[in-house]
Amino acid sequence: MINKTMQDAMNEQIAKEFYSSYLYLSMAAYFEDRNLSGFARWMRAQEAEERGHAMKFYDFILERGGKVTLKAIAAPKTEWKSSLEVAEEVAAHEAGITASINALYELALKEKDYPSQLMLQWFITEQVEEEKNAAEIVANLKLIEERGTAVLMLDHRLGKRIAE
Ligand code: OFO
Repeated sequence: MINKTMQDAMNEQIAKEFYSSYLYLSMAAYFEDRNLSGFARWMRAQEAEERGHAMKFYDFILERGGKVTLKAIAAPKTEWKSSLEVAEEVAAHEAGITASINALYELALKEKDYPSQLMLQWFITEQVEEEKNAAEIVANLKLIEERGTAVLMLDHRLGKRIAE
């Protein structure tokens, strides 16, 4: 059975993952509004993955006889100055999520909670991918400096993403 300390920390993480989903959905709407449907599709795929992350914690707590307690989710912002600003915010947000996953892992070590350690390893690997994806888009956008044709090419590429 999961202990209360670990359960409470994972319940906090569920809210963070749902906030990520909410934030990315807001970013998807921003891109749709700018007629960048590829960027929007990328954000929607990212959003779907975040809901999947939240549900992994949700199911894990239940499987181990714990209690799921859903928290309030704050409203995300709705306006950005540029695509680059959005991408930089995704990168910063993912760095924050990595820090909270790492903190959960440290807690699992301290609590000698071996099943949680095993489960969190999936998230540690996932965060490497999340940070890499965001950093790549930031780098690409810096390279093309919002030049029309190049933005459309990137939009085309991002539009191919399928949620895992
Ligand atoms: Fe759930 O990894 Fe992004 O936030």
